[in-house]
Amino acid sequence: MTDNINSAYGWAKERYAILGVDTDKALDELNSIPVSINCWQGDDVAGFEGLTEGVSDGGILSTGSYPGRAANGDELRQDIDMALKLIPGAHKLNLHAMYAETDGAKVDRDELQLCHFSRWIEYAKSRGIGLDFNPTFFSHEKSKSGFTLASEDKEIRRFWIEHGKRSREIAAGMGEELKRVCVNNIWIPDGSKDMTLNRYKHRMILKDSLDEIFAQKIDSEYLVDAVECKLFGIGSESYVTGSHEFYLSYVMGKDISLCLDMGHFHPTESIADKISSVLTFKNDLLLHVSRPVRWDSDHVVSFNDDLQAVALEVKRAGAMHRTYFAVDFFDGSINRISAWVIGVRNTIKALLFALLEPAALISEAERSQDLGTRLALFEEAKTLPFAAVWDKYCLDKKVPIGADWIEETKAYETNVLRKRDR
Ligand SMILES: [Mn+2]
Repeated sequence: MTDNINSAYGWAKERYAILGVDTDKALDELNSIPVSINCWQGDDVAGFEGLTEGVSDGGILSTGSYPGRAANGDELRQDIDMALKLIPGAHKLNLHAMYAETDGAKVDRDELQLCHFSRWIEYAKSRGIGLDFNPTFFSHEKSKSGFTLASEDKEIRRFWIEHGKRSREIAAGMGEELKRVCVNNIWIPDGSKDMTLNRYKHRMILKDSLDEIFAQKIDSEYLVDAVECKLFGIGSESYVTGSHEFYLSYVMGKDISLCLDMGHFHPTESIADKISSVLTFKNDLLLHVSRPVRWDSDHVVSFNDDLQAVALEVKRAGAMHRTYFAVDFFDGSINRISAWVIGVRNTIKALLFALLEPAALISEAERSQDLGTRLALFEEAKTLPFAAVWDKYCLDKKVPIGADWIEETKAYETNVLRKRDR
């Protein structure tokens, strides 16, 4: 098997070299791009607050009831370990505030501190991975009205502003501990199921709330602030306060990054078309790699045209190292480790696919107005022996080749997941 992979790679290397692509270099670069893995795929976005009575209303809309959902930090870390064994490269783990571990004490979200994430920090250190963070503005008594930072209720707003401030401090603390950038991404669910008279009013309130959260200067080279828009949600079909236009306008001229989630736009709208525009005005970009399917924005990532287009746009803009890639999906209807492995491996595959584009030749054709050759090269690139390069990467990174990982998740399901009583 190893011999076959190496000889297939040797042949692929030649094929790519004919079109001016250095596959060794592409693999080196791929190895330097981390993907932030969402912890919330492992427990259907439930979080741990249910362990502490009276805080959570039990998670957002993940569908499916596949057995073996992780129910606490130890189980979730055990499952993430399994997924990491099957994913090539060194990555990051993306946490939500609702994954705080408070040892049974009731610590509400406006009281959270870095110490409530010490086990996650220890875990990240021991595995040599980075951490990213997200305040959790949903699944809470105080989010039930449908409004948090954009609420007209001063008390509600105060609570969520405090949560936002503490999340930035926690993220900065994680970054300092790990000596690695920690991206703190704000997404809020605020919006309305039906028509709203006061769209402007809520947006003005949201702007003020964000201003308050970001007013605190945090002296850390490791904190990156980001804000994430959405077009609609379940229960907010008619109006979402934090729209694309709102956040795109908000971040301009500020040291705050924009997050584009692949599932947060109209079904025919691709974020690939937006990347070069945003990067013209912003130094960096956070991408939430996901897959929308009709009403859902969070299916497991597929290696499809949409995903390849996103990776290609980032690479063509020369922005692979100023883009933060984070996966954002949750599916409770299949083995949750498989979901992670499929989604993250596909994201890495798309990055590799983009790095292997014969860009120099295409660019040369474009410069000389040889547009037939440009189109021909775009099309030829699709059938180059990509799989041989991907297999070589998996071999070098000592993770299973091709579909071999499936058996490992099945064994883990039998030995671990099915023994959990849920
Ligand atoms: Mn997202």
